[in-house]
Amino acid sequence: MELSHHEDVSPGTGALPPRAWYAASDAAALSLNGHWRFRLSPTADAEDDSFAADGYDPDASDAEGAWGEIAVPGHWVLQGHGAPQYTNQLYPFPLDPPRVPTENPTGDHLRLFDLPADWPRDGAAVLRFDGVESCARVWLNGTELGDFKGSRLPHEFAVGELLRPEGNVLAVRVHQWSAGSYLEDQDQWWLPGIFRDVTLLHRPEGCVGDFFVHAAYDHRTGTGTLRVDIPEADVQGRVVVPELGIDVATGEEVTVTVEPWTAETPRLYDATLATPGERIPLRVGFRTVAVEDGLIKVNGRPILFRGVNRHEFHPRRGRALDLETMRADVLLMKRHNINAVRTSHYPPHPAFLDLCDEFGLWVVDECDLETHGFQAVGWRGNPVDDDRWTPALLDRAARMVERDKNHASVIVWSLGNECGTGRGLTAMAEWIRARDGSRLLHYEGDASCEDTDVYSRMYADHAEVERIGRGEDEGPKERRRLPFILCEYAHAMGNGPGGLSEYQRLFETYDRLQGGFVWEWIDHGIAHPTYEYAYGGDFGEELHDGNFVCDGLVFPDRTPSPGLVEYKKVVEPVRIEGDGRAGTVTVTNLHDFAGLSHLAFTWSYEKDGTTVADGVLTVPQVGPGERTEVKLPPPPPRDPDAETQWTVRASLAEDTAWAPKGHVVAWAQLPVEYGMVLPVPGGAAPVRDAAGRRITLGAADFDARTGSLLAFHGREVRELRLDVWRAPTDNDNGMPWRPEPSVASLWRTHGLHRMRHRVDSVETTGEGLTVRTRVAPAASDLALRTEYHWTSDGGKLLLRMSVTPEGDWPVPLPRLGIRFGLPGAAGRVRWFGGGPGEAYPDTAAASLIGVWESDVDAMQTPYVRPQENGARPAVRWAEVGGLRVESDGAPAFTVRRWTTEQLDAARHRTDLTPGDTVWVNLDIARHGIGTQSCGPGVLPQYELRATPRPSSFSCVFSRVDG
Ligand code: IPT
Repeated sequence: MELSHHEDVSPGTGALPPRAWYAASDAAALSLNGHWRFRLSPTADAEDDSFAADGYDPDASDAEGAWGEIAVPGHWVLQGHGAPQYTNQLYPFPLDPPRVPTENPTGDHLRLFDLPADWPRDGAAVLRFDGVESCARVWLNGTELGDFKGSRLPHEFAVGELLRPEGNVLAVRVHQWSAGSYLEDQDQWWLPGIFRDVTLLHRPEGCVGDFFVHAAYDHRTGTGTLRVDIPEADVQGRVVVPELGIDVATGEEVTVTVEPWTAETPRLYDATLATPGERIPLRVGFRTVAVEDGLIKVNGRPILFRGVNRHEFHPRRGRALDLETMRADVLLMKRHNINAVRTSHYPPHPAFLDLCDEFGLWVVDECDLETHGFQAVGWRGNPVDDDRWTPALLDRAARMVERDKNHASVIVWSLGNECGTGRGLTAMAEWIRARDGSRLLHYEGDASCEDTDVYSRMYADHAEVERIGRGEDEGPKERRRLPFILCEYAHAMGNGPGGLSEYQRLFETYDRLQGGFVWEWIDHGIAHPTYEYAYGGDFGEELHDGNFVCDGLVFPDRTPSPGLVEYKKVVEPVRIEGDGRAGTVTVTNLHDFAGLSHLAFTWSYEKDGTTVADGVLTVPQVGPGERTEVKLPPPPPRDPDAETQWTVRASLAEDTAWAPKGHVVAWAQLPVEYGMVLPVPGGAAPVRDAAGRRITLGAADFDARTGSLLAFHGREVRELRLDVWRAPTDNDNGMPWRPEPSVASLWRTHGLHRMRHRVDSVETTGEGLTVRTRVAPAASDLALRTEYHWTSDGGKLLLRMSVTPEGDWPVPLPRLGIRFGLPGAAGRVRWFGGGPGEAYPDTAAASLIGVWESDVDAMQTPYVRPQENGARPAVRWAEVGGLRVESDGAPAFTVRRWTTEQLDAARHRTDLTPGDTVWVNLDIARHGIGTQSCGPGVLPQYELRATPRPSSFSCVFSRVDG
């Protein structure tokens, strides 16, 4: 049986050979983006292709009203035709390569266009598609141009004599599923459509064909060597770089003194490539990449990746990103100290790489190739190990390399992601090396590393990474000589990732560890009328992977999540340390190339969280990798009753391309005095009411039977008691595909989400009230003996609580503290402690101690799937709803207008209905976060072990206005 083009393993027919991409030249170009006519069919062959005939009129032949409109670039499933589907590793169709299902949504696209009046009459033209998922067949004015696969790769067709001044009809039939889908099993939504630009390009006589800019830098001589090659058979031209006085023929090499390009110092030189028929503006960055002494070096110096994996995503437009969105990503990254991007798992829109050149980001450019779903069948039939597919693989490699080879930012080519191993990958590697020896090769999936220049892993835990850093890893000898990166780590799904600081410490300690790329940049939540953001399953997919698609450092709308704020702090390129009491500060320059002259250092001195003095800190010039010590000014007079600290900041001294002057790059807080003394109110005696139902202690009323606090200063307080439950985070829930139970499932097995409180005694003494309880889940003999001691001076109320575990607790506790409800307390919140955002034991690097003000609703972190969030750590005091709580135990503090149980039950944020009561948690201890949604769990030092130590906690309640 002969297979039709879409089920054929071949990459396609009719397209021109791939060539370098450039945004614009002086040759005419016509964007065909905009509104196209569109018709969707349920199968690939149900409709005939008469729509592509010359003179076809969709309206005249549209008795059934099949033809609507669609925006190009775009995905039809995000424009009301069909629905998106999400799977991670599994193919959403049977594995029978290269065959695909009969049910194969097929979008017919029609674009009618006239040439502009000034469109040149000479020369030729090509039609360029920058991205179509997953397979397209193209006709112009009734003549078939060809077909192609390779969704995130460009394809050009010569349109020859077919163009006419008016009434051109471009017809494109797109199949959602094709043989190419087997090569595109990335963990993301399946989003068919013409999702990148379509452009008609005039090709004048003597225009530029392909060109390859070679711009190397020799750090020993400080010179750059430039040569721009044009294939021999093509028209040659000249290259002019006015700033460098360069004017050479193509193919000619010239060496001059230059400033090099690095991600930290993205120096680009404007240049022009001119042939008799065309001028193309270029931006040239000189740099040399190599592995030397087992290290990745750029311009002779080792680099450290502070990277992210970036999928292209927009909550309404899917992978059809506009320039503003790409720029927003780059600016956000630069502002958060990120210096590298892995373009997981396909070449991005080409304009994104221009931005990386301009603003300075190292790029690992990854080919559009993943066959992960074959793992489910033991890699049987894996296309990368089947010679029939090799032409398609080579085509993909060539389309990436040829398109992107002129970017200074691209320093590593990646063969693809999660394809297992196979001869096809080796063929790709060989082709790439032969074509471009100036960059490194990456592929994570082959443990032999035979085809690669770096040893790369994903989600290796800290201990293993440390072994690799020490060179104590097992494995082939060749691999042990390679530099190491984590191409994915710190899975940013939901609350987290925890453990970033510990990874960074390893990267900074061992030369061989050259950093990593957090998984991943953005949550792929799709804007949805009911759910706010939809994830897998929300469109009724029969097979899906739920909210695993929401695992980014920014929320779908690109608001930074706490994980990004944490990452920014952890990877700051300047480390400020010191001794607040001694007044000394050590500044370490962690840049790989830059000095510190772009930064201005300041100090401030805070008393009880409020700045009382500030000034400029003079820091001498420190080269990359070096450190210096500076003295802080003499501190203001000592105040024994106050908590005092220094805050030192390094901010941009001038506006840069990516952030304004004053933008904080790095900071540290250096405590001076900390010794909070909690008042111990006492003296008021408890009084029972006549009916014996109530006990009054100062301004507090208790239930005499249960010992519960009912009201304080006349304000109702609900259910104040020990609390250990948290709505499990995605990291608590672990990896669904792993056999071992997650910590959240152990918590549920042990009943920590349904603890019962048995009241054993309620005793009044002259000093106050003591309530003894045993807190335990059904069906278990594990328990927490809990005692509450209440005293008061009439106005203030002191709670001293102690918790003693019973039994041998085999699981860590989620949290340990109290919770209570305050009816009518929504609104303003103030606290002195860590802020402004949330922090957990292993995600607290970015938490600044100060006095903060917010609002209950604003303190909720909007994780797409609701889960534990919003805790502010190390709280000295907090005020909410007219109540002030103080504690010397630096508890974490959470306020929300729903209970933990409601948070736990919610699938989407829209399931949460704010109530009148504000539920407050004060935790003496919390279990860490970890990154077990894909990776290692909570490090031992952040686990909250219940056994064997008893815990105690004190806090004082008082009344404030509000
Ligand atoms: C790894 C994938 O490379 C990536 O695409 C994504 O799915 C990530 O995991 C998890 O979000 S593969 C995994 C099996 C380690």
